[in-house]
Amino acid sequence: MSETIFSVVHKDASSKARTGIIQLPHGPVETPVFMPVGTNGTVKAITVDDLHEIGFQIILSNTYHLYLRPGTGVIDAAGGLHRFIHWDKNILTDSGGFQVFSLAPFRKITEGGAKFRSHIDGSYHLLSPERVVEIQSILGSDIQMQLDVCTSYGTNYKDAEKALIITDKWLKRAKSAWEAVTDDGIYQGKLFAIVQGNFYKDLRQRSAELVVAADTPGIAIGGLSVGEPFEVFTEYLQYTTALLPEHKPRYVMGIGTPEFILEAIEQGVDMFDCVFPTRTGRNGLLFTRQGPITIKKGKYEYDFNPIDEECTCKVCRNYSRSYLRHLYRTGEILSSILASYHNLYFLHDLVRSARRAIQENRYTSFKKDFLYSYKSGTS
Ligand code: PRF
Ligand code: ZN
Repeated sequence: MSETIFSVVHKDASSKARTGIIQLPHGPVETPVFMPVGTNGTVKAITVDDLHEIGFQIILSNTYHLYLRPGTGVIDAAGGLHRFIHWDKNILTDSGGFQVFSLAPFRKITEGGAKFRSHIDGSYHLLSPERVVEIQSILGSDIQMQLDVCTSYGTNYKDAEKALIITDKWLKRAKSAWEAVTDDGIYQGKLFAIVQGNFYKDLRQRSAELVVAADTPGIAIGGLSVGEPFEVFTEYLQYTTALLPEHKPRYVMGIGTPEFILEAIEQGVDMFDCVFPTRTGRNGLLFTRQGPITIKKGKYEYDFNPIDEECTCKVCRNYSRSYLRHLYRTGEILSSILASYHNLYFLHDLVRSARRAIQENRYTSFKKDFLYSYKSGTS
């Protein structure tokens, strides 16, 4: 039996939602939790002081990017990623499997690993499951992800099956490498396995069984939110979570809209991450309780109200929609800074409210009320 890092605190009476605590090397993480994405070792346009102020206990970063730039040599010399970026809470790193699949101009998946060309300078690299564990250990990741093969929506059965078979072989190799690197107890990061299987239930089941048998400290559900309709996402999420043990943290990779997050929480998911709040913020999309608004629109020119009347963030307390529209239209850096801050604060607040609703056994009505208002709005 692998060590237990997760305890369920409360199960909602009306749904599969639950609250819990994950114990990690850089402190506890209350779940459900949204993890902001800091691809290059920075959550874009946000300082670590702001991350602390909002209340984040964990952020995500990417092996693929950090391995290419600045490289493990620099981060090792800095004393690890936490010191390098001045963040003393937890870091989860994605393995690079998904980034190779979505970013590299050339890639070839063999049993040995993922061969690819860098999207930065075209150089060739091989990421094997063992090398990926080694890199994440040098980074000092609190949670490291296994190298996996994520397939896109519409992949045929044969290719989806091949991807899951390789993902399983890589899991076994990743686990051995992780056991070796944590053996002396100095590095204490946790390994999470990833369920794949595309949109085929028998493949999802096979993958889930292999992952459960590997008995890693946590389990991720990969290969969802890759372009499928929302109903398909829901169906496969529900199917997959039902195959997972209660006592391990469940992480759905790459979801970040309020609709997807609230659905995942309802299905008993504990962790999620997405670039959505920060990326769309930089593009002038701001979350409000009445739905997202596109700040560049003319209708905000003389709108001196805050982004969201009920939001208690420092952007909403101090600045108007009119000013934010002006910053966006003039291409000012502050536009990205303020938009990213508000969107992250908004999502953090949404997930905190969800936790409270679960504790009080009213998650289903909480979700319904939030979405009723969120979907009513115009942008
Ligand atoms: N695998 C990995 N990272 C991911 C995904 C995956 O399937 C996804 C899918 N939504 C996002 N990020 N390793
Ligand atoms: Zn706000």
